Amino acid sequence: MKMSMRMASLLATVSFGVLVAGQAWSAESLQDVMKRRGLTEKDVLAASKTYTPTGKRDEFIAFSSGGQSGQVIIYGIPSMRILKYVAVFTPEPWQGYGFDDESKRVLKEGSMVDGREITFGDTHHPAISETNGEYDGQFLFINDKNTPRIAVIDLKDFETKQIVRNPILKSEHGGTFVSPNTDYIIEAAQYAAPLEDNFVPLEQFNEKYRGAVTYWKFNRAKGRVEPENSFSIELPPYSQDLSDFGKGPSDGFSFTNSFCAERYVGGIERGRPPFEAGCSAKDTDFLHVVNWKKAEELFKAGKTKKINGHAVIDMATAAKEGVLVLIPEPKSPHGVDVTPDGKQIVVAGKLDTHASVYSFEKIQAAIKAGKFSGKDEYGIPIIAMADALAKQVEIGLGPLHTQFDSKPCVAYTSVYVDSQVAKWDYCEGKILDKMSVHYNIGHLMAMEGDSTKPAGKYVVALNKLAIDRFNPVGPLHPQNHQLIDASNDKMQLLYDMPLPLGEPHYAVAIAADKLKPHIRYPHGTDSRTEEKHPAAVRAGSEHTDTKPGKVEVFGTVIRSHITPEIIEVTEGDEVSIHLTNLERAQDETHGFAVSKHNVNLSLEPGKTASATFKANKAGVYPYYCTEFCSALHLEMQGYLLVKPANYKSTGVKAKEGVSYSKADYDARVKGNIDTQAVIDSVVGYITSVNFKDFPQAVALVEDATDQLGFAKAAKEKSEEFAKKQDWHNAALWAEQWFQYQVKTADIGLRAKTYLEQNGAKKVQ
Ligand code: K7E
Ligand code: CUA
Repeated sequence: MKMSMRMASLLATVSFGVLVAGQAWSAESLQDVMKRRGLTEKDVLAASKTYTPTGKRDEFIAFSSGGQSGQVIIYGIPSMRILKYVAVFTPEPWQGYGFDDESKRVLKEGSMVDGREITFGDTHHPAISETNGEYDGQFLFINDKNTPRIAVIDLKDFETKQIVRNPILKSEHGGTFVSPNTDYIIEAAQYAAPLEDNFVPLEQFNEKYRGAVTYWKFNRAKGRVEPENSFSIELPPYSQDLSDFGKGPSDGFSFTNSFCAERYVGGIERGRPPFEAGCSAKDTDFLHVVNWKKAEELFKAGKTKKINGHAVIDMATAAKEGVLVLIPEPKSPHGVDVTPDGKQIVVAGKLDTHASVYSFEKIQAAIKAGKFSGKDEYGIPIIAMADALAKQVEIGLGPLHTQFDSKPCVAYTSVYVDSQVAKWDYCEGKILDKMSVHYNIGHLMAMEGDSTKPAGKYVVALNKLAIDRFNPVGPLHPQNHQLIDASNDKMQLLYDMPLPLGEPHYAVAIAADKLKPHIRYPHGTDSRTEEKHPAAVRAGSEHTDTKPGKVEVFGTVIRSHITPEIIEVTEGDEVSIHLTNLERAQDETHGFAVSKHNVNLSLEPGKTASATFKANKAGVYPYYCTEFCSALHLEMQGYLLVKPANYKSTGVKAKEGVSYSKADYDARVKGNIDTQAVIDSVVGYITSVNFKDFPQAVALVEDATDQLGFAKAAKEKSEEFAKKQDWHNAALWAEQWFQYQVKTADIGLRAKTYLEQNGAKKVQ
């Protein structure tokens, strides 16, 4: 019969799949496989350190910058499996980011610049929120070097909640880094420019171009940056680079280094040597040491000037009040990294073979004693390098960035030109081990390696080039993240992972068990504001409001239909469609796309999202769910009918494709009764074991119970029509009843398989 799809055969298919998987072990031995694939014992050992069997999870979660994609990449360690790209500064359709009204609002906070829409971002440094200097797993921040701005990502749902644009910088780099309790997030300039938004000729570079460092105030309870409580310190035009916050004894201070303290202005076309020559001519640049607690006091006392509405402490005030001092650092430095105990600051220079270790105690002593070697041209006191330096350690050619191990005094530094990772002791000042990585390492990442409590175990080398490492995919190559086992004295290279989404500069990794994200949203949540969405509705209260020129739809989605299924509007109307996902089940996301209207929503369980667009052209536009959510996913569809403005109905009556008889109805009902017997047997199994001890199974049972409730409602509707002898509608509702049974059985079987595989026991 036309509507039938036998439950028994469906069940047979499902359980057959499980059986085959269970028997998939071949007779090949490990030696056979090693021979066949040309693997050495060392390879197999490395593989056993990264291989993560199906169903098992990673120990650490890495958040990597997504470079020019403007996004964040998340992967697991040691498996190196990519888990998600989080949309931040650029539209990303899968997450509906930049396609639903709610996320467009967030994106627009940072993308509209002087009437231009910026759809590109250059992310560099992600930072995880900290409590007492330890990663707490609540928030992630990331900066955009190109259009200076930072973003707040809430790790409850891994969504971008806020973007704040820097009001004075035209270019930045030294962000984001957080203070030990995440009360401030740092964002430091890169290429100097006038802090106001006006034109100033390059000839006035020294006098009018400036750098700055911004301290963004973070309100943890609200999970938002507060621009009105944030301030900046004006800096000389020294091309500020990376930054780090002090901790422990150095808490209250921050450190920002620089390159091109020469303040050279290029101009190849004017016959001058290029920037690269003029910017590296001198032997030293400047480490900026900022007493930000003091700066905060000045800000609160109103000792600031306003530039573009933003509070700025000028250089003269900063120098006079002891907020800012400079220390020479060799030569074109890049990374500045504070040791876990907060006592020392490691600076590595691209054109110097050393890592320079500065002592915070010495710096403090010099400041207290007023022992300065002089002032720079802008009146900022300079501490002589010798008065601040603890030691210099020969690392290799082009040391860049430093991270720390769980073992005291152990650091890892990336060495760009040598393409090596150096493991060294910053207390004793000696090299412990060196390992070659592929070309050319930029940042490296140790587990929680920039916190007060590094977790050790692994280091990842973030290599700029892949060259010949992977199968070629054209002239544009991915980057290569190399996983290193750092648990022993000698480092061991374990795995190469291609990262194909822009250039990841920096990454941070946190112990996976510190992350506790939501599985679902409370019903009707606007995920971007984290509040109840004003347009959320429950099942049965879906409706459409029509006003002249505007149609507003308040609908729902659930396996496997969209309510409403037909939306009629008139050409020229503004259409707003608000949809709430009624699902409670884990991972039952529905999408919503409308033909030719650039609409795609991602509706995770409980979420409400909206699409607003102009129906500017009469026509027929199918809409559908874009996530393969169930067996009837393709049927999760509907029509947007855009009528011409002057359209008159022709009064044509619809003719059904097929009409159903009493015999059809009876056959469907009989099938449903058989199906119910199958469901009952699955339910019988589940309730015969200790399923309540398995939260996963309990969630599935809840979902199955929901579906069974829907089946009951559809059954009642079919019986009502049968009573009226409307066999056509009775048969159709009987079919809907069956569809809910299929969903129930699908979920019930998932629960049964889960319980069987996880050792559920019979209960009496
Ligand atoms: Cu070294 Cu932007 Cu931190 Cu690139 S940065 S490598
Ligand atoms: Cu919902 Cu496919």
